[in-house]
Amino acid sequence: MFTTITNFVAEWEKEAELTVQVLNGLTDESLQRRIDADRRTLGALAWHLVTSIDFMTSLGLDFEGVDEGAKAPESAGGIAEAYRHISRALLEAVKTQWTDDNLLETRALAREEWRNGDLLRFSLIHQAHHRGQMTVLMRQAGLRPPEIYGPTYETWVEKGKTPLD
Ligand code: NI
Repeated sequence: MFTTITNFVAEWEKEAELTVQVLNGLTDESLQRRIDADRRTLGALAWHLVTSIDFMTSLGLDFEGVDEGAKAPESAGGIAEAYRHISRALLEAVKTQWTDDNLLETRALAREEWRNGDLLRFSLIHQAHHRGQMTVLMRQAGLRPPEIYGPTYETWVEKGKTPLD
């Protein structure tokens, strides 16, 4: 859980940059890629990273979110731009509307008590979870995922090292 706004902002900025790198690695054609007929497409997962941030407005933060049901842009660039926009709006709202004390406020959600600082942490982990799914679909679409928390297969090869199995 986050106990200071400063820590959250620093971590969100770092993680959002990783998300932008993943989104920038998508092509328009790759948005249709899915692992199975009844599973979400790469484009739907990318758009979910944009729309899920709207949840934060239910915590009392005032910023312009994107509705869960809103139609996704048709281009990968459009989704990346929407993400950059909402990520900045969320950060601005947290920095200007909350103090560290707000992070300790609790609310009931799905029959559990959550502190706002827990929900901010959850939101970051949720984003990382979907980013992981997206990098698998990127591979299937023949795209090169960016380095996220470590080198990719290609990075190893380019460094003249043997990639791990
Ligand atoms: Ni989700």
